[in-house]
Amino acid sequence: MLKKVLIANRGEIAVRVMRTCREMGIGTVAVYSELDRDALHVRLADEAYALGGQTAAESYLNTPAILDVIERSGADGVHPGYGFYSENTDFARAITDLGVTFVGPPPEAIEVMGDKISSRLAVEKVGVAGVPGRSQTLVDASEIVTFGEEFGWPVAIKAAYGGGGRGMKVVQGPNEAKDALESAQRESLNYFGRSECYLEKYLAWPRHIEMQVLADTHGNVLWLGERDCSAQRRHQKLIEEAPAPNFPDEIRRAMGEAAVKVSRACGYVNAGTVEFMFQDGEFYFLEMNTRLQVEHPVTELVTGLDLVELQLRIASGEEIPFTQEEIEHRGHAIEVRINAEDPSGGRFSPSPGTITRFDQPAGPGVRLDAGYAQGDTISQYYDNLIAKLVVWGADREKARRRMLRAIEETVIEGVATTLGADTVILSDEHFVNATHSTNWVETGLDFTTLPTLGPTPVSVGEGTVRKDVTAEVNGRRVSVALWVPEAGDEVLPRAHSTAAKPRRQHHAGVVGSGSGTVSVPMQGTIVKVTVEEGQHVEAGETVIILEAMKMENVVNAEKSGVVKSIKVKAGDSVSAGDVVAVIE
Ligand code: MV4
Repeated sequence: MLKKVLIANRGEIAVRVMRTCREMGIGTVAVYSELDRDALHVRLADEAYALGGQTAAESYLNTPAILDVIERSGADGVHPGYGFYSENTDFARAITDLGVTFVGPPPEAIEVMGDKISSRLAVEKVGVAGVPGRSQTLVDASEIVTFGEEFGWPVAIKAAYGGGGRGMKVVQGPNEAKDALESAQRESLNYFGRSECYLEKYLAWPRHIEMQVLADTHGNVLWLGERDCSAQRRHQKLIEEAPAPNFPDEIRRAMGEAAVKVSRACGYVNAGTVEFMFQDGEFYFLEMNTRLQVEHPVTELVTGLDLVELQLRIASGEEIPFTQEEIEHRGHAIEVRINAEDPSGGRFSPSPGTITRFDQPAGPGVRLDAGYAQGDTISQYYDNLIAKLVVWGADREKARRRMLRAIEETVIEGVATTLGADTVILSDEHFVNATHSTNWVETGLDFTTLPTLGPTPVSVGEGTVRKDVTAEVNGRRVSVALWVPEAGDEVLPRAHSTAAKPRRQHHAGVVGSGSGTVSVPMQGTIVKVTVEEGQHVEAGETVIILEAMKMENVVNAEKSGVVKSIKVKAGDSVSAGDVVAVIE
């Protein structure tokens, strides 16, 4: 068994891995950037080493610095978590060359599955179907037209080296083909460094169902059950559950067996996930994630297994200690992601800042995997996942109600969170009846009634803001809304909550100036400038698309006028507050 594991990650997943290591008597080594010196994963580790740097590239992706820490700490294994190095074969090979164990699959398996065309070909060979399409690189827009005429519109253009859904473009008809291909290739090049794209028939109302697999070095490959991740927005999963609702047992078994075939086809070892789309009773291979996933806890809660423990045992050369038939599935689990994002108005804009208050939920069937505690700061430089709230219930409805209860108990102040949006999703009849699809959050849900936590304080008349306080009247505790003068720098609740209970969330975001200078709210990369110098824009019109905190964010004009100058172009890096355009 491994003796000392370096966790090459941060936040909730680093904490998650360390907890199991601790239970197994395995020593834990944390690494940290300058900004994470006092982070939770550092506080929980047996040993912690500075990597220097602030951005991920300067710290958690600084290979020489991490290799150096591996040697200095004497770690005999590295757990990559998800993101960062988890699917980086150069890193896996570099540590293996040092005689250190990579807690993950062989690099060859990552390579086969890392490229969507080669993975389609690999699974076709073992008789697992992808969405009808062409496993070849697109050269010309005319191929899209030919394909659409043969298979019907719409058609999906996908990035061969993509992931997480970026680079997919839906083409409704022949006249959109050329622009869509250009835009898919541009996005693909921006995000993945490669522009290759291919074609598939577009499914209009698919569910995203993924199958957990586990493979050891002794030739055993098992499926551990599915997770339904259909509740997502712009390829960011919001809520995941196990088992998938309205999902017949024989399809579950067929999907499990298909996932095992896919794993065997690429020589998989360790924990992995095979993603499928499911529509009209058929499932189609989408891609394989060659890592532990964010949503793995829902599988843990319904199977009673510890996936990190199994990863560590497999990496140590042990055989999986149970057979396929011995795996039991009990009850229902739901996970919601708590991100530092402001979902008001359906915008989901990143909301970095310090968590000034964090009351954690507890009680029957509740698990919270958090990467932060009260007083910790969510940096604009990293993923903004604060925590995952996971519940178990005897059936889906019990789990759903338990989740709503647990969300009510959770109080986070100082940053905006997605909890309000999670409540909207969990309460909607499409989720309740499980008739939702991957398109549903974006097309069928209304987040405009969520409290505005964004740039503009809710004003009733000049300089007045709402403040929610609790008071005692005749010995009874009541919530009261006060309309008070806006205080200078003092942090006042800006939440204008229509709910009976105030949301109690403060926001530490950037306050819009209403001026003609357009500045970016956070550090990131310009994806696109959507206006030209000399052009007239309306207040609220999009000027720039900014990639920040793993999301595309729109930066809008605050006033109407003519664009006098544009100071950036696609690909430029910008810092928080940088002026990117001037409107007069
Ligand atoms: C599709 C699709 C419909 N038809 N392919 C998005 C993520 C990417 N890896 C694959 N994705 C999709 N591929 C065809 N031919 C719809 C999606 C899709 C989706 C898939 C899984 C989970 C969430 C999704 C959200 C929107 C679209």
